[in-house]
Amino acid sequence: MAEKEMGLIWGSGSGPCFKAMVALHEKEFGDIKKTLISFSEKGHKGPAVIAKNPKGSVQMFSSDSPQENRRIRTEHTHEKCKSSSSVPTFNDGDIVVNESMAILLYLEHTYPNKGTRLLPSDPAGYAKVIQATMEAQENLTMKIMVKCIFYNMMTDEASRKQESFQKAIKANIEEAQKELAIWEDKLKLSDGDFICGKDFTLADVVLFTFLATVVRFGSSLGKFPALKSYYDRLRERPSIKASWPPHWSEGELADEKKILKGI
Ligand SMILES: N[C@@H](CCC(=O)N[C@@H](CS)C(=O)NCC(=O)O)C(=O)O
Repeated sequence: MAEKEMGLIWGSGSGPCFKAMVALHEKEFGDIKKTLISFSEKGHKGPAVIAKNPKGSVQMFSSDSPQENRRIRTEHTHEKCKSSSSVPTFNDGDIVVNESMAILLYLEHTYPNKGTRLLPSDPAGYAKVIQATMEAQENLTMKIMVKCIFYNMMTDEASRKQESFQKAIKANIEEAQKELAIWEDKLKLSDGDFICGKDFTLADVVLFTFLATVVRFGSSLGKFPALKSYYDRLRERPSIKASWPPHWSEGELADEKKILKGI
């Protein structure tokens, strides 16, 4: 039986896209049609993405009031997140799945026996992996992406020099460091090379792609030897090499953007 045509629209450097790419390669769907958009050319707002991933024009966290924006900023939310369309956008024939975590779960649910098994079938194994997957997704999104990387990126240069910002970002980076220490301990307790034991699972797709972003944003992982060796090992995995954001291979991030260089 001929397979339905699959497609992925993705952008370089996007964590959600990176996750979808790794999962596709693990499930042996690395050869599907992939369309790389350019964020700087607003490819994520282009007709191909909007056709499959229209989200309306909801202003999620923005306000006309400077006080309100400051309040939002000090709560470290992503104040410029005006959603209209985004990547990744995935389709399996006529079935369209957009959210990266949904893509991962869809692939594993629909094709459990193809490529790498990303979720164990026994309840105890499943519980362990899905727990680590969701915990990584939730905590690393908030503590690394939102409170450190986006917060720094969305704050203008003058504000970044202010004491209030410096204080807040320092506290957030300390919190990110504590979160990484939790994953360091989990890895040390693992009875295999991966976060949930001897097998590469969905939890590794999520954890690794966040770690790659942590490294991209300046961390040497020097304080986390287990995470560092995990990172170095997984960096050589074929699915990860094949999914590596192309522009990351072209050069390092500018120093002022390396907000995680202290950890
Ligand atoms: N929750 C979504 C987030 C997707 C997302 O934020 N994509 C970004 C790239 S990392 C994007 O396309 N942003 C453009 C926009 O929202 O305008 C997922 O996990 O798939």
